[in-house]
Amino acid sequence: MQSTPSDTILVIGAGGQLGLELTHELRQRYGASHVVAADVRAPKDAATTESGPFELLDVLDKNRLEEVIRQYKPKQVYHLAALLSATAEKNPKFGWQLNMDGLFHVLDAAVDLGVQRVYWPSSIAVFGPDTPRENTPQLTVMNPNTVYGISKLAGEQWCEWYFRKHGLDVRSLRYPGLIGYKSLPGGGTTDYAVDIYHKAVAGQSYECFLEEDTYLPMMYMPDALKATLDLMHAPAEQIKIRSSYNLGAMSFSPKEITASIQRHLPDFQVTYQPDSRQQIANSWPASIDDQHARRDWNWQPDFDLDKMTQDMLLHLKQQLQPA
Ligand code: AKB
Repeated sequence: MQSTPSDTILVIGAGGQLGLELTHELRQRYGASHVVAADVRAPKDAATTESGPFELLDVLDKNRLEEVIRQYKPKQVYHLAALLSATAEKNPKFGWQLNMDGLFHVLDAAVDLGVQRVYWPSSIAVFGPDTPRENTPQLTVMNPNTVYGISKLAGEQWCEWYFRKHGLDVRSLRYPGLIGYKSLPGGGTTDYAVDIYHKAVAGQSYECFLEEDTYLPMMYMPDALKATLDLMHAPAEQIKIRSSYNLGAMSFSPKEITASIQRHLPDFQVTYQPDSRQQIANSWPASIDDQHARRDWNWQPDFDLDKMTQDMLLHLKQQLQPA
């Protein structure tokens, strides 16, 4: 089922790092009036609330979720609202509640109210310290040791269960750290790789909360949007994995991203002050084997570290210029 212009799409968590960009992209492709943005609070970015329909929605409020779905009758729902790794570790009960109950509400509402396709993001956080770190395969030892990772792994299994039991067309990707210039992440372990560009362009130094040699899988936002929409547009028979697909693009350390920035801004300086997020990063893969995504629906990233750096710096510099 390829979405046609007359279909409606609902994006829950539209004010978040991915939600904001995905909402803009979907509105460009399908027309703003066909893409309903929803979030627990109105995003600062006026385009999300003003360029098309916007609804205040706490996904923990099941009645309100059903009301929104009854009103707009979306054929597709992107459910992106979640607490990320570092924040969930500080607030474990709420992290679990939001990440799990929110997902159940969406899956149940989709089954009960006839939503045809659901997208739900998983993460490299489903892997843990017992997982092979290099080129982590799709199927391997998982044992996540963060609240976020446990909730994502459980969520993956529930998505697969709803597919098997109810025939619900749920699709999912295990995102690496996402990096973009249009929106800021909040509460993740990979956030440093966004913050560092903002500091560099502002002419400031950056204090990194991970050690300089900590390798993590990362992805530039245009690739994340492409992967998400390619997955959602693929014919159902091509989707062989109904838990969540490994997805890779690049892997780098704080030292390497610093060197990439310094090729454009030689005076940029970084110091290192690892905090509790270091432990989370140490438990995650350093690089990802995404051969299933490449084989099943032709996944292919466009950006490597240096290409991303060039694009990030260009756009962030433009944003700093007076209009
Ligand atoms: C986080 O750091 O928590 C997220 C993720 C990798 O899922 N960016």
